[in-house]
Amino acid sequence: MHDKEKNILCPKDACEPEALPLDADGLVKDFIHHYFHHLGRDRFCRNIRYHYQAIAYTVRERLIERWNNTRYAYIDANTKTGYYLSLEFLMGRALGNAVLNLGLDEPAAEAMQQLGLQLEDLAEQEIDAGLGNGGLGRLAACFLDSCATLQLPVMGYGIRYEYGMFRQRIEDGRQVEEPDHWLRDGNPWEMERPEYTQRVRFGGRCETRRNDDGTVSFCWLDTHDVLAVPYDLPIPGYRNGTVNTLRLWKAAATDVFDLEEFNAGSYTESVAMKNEAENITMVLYPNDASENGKALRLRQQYFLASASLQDVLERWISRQGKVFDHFAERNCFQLNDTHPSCAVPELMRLLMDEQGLSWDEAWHITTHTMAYTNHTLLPEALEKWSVPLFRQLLPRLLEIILEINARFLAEVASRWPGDGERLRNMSIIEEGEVQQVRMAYLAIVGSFSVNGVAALHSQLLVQGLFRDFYELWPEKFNNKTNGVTPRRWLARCNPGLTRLLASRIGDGFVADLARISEAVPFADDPEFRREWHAVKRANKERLAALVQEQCGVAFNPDSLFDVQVKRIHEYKRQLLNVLHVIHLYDRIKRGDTEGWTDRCVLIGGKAAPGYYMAKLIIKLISNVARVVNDDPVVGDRLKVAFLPNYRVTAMEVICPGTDLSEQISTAGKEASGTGNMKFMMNGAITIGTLDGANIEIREEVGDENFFVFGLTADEVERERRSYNPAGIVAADPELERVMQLLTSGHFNMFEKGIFEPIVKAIMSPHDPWMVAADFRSFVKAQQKAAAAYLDREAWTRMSIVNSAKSGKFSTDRTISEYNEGIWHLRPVSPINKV
Ligand code: B1H
Repeated sequence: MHDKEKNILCPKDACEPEALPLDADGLVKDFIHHYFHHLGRDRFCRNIRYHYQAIAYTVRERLIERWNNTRYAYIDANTKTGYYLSLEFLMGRALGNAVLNLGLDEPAAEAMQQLGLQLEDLAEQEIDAGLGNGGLGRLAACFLDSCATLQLPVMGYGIRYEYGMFRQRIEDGRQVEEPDHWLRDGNPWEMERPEYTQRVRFGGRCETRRNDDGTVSFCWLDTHDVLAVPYDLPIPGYRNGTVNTLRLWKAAATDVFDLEEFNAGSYTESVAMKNEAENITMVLYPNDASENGKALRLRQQYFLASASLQDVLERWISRQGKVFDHFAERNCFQLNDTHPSCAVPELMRLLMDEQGLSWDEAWHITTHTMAYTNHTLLPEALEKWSVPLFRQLLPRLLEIILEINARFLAEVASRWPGDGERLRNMSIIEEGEVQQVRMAYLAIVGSFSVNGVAALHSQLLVQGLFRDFYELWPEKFNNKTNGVTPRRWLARCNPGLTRLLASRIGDGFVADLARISEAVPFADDPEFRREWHAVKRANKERLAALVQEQCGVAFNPDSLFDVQVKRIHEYKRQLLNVLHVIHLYDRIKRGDTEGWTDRCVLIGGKAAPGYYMAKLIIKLISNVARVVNDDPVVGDRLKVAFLPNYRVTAMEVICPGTDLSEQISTAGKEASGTGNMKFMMNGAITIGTLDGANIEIREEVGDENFFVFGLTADEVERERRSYNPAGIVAADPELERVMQLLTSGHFNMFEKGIFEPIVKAIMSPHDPWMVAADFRSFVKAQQKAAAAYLDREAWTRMSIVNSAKSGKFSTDRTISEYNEGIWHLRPVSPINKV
């Protein structure tokens, strides 16, 4: 174990360096220093990777100054701190974001020009930090940006996966996964901090000891320990001098070998054992919104929770001493879904077993510092860990969970005497062949706040999944509708639109997105519309170039760009989208093309490697695309492409170039969605169901600026009982033709029968996603959209209104609500730190 190093020398204030210059000449000078002296390159080196690294280090040192100032300011202010605990942070690239938030875009571009380089070419060198699956991980990244922009003392805690989200290749129309070794060339944005290493324990056994004074103490013995080494990433606020911290933990073996094994001569075996420890942070689990129950995943979860809590407690003790009376007033942990919910029993353990607090003292602190966010209602995503696995891996934690449950059930029994069924339903332990720990219930019982991520989702939570808990503690439950950061998702990804907006309403909307509504009146200004359309057109050309390069499909920028990018999942209904594409193809082949709108359909997203149906849907999209694109009769009227390896960086090109945003999940299934907000902000119009945040988007823009369709969440549940897709197909000749094309093998001439499972799923009366039920109303809404697109002025008007009414969907608003309703943190400005 690393000894905590003593400070032997503190540089005096006077020794601190002068502030670094922010002008182009200063950037050039430091770039040259890093290129030659730090990276050791010379003028003969032609490898652009080093140019990227040189500018990255040049920008990084400007972040570090502000990072230190922010830390000093937080220590001086001695204020409450928030912690965002998440197994996922889907950060994407850092360079462009740092340059934007530091306000360096112009000097940096100019500096690179002086050196004969293009800033954007260098930025393209950076590999995405893909430490997340999808919406949940990207939300965490947007939250950090907003916390720093609002100058809130919030730290992110996560895992430094050696391999992030897999890279997706398409081979013969099918997904192939490749490992994402994103740290291959090093990572200039991370700073290893070995002096804050923590020790995390696994396995072993528990003993209860009776002390001389009659008290009992609990021991966790014979454990296998793993070190957690922190790597810090700077999180810059938008032009405000604040730089917050994302601390990611890497697992490392302890360097103490098992002595017995060593003496027995198994030195090499002993060294090889290090692997087991280091495996913990090797790879991100790629199952979005579905659980997989592997022991290694539980290890990851506990590793994050334990290392982070020990880190917070160590800092607390070093500043306040071993007194925890005010700990709960000064600290708050937000749990990003149940993934880090081991934090509840782990904080209990640390406070009782290591700090000697009583159960009641520890419980008071835990239940006043933990807050839990739920992100899904899908039963397959609700985490349960078997009690035997818990006992084997985390025996002391299991004891604490059982005690939490016993005390909790006593409370339920006293509130509802004799109601055995309620006890069974609410128990943290689910009975059955093997007992299971229900992590969501553990999180609810251990938290003072439980929130959903959009209005409908939060409402469905308290009416369904968490109804019993709502009855017991109604005050715990609340909604925090998601958002996205307008820095990355407008200013950075769409400079054209940002400049145009700024020319009319100033650039204040980037830091205060509510002000984007000042652009609403310009929807009526023909000159503004002309410029708006020109920007959209340029963005569509950029997207078309990406599609050409990645898919070899030619998208005509004059046609309607219809886009669905998100994880591939049956509930998101990419299948419904494909059925519509087949229907359009069928219409063209029948010659039913009067008043036609040319359309380019783009679909992208990753399937969980073990999700058979999702992978088959990718294959279907690929095959339909081939048939449609290769048919000379179809021509420019319809193009279809599947974009491989969808990720944050791809979305930065996709959302600015989209006309129509597909948000077509079965109502009640998509907790919120956040892609929907990125599209809207960039002037796409939504075609969507009344699900998740779509409902709130429609509320903002009005029905005339949104193409709504499909059953409502209530209707879905009602119709489910008598659902008869065969009847629906038989009554709809156009749908019948689509199903006929599918069953006939038209899209799989040389791959007989491969799509049978898809046809079967659609035709099943038990289809949980009710694809056939919404087909007709989807086609109608699509026709409305197609017709609307033909009137360019009217469409551009809708586009402007969508963007101008996206103010609500900034994570600055979301985070303000978290802070006012849950965290109660005081903003701290590093500049006015007197
Ligand atoms: C969301 C997940 C998720 N909900 C399990 N749940 C995971 C569950 O690796 N796992 O085990 C990973 C992810 N992700 C998404 O969260 C929702 O589906 C979206 O609707 C929502 O917008 C997003 C952010 O709240």
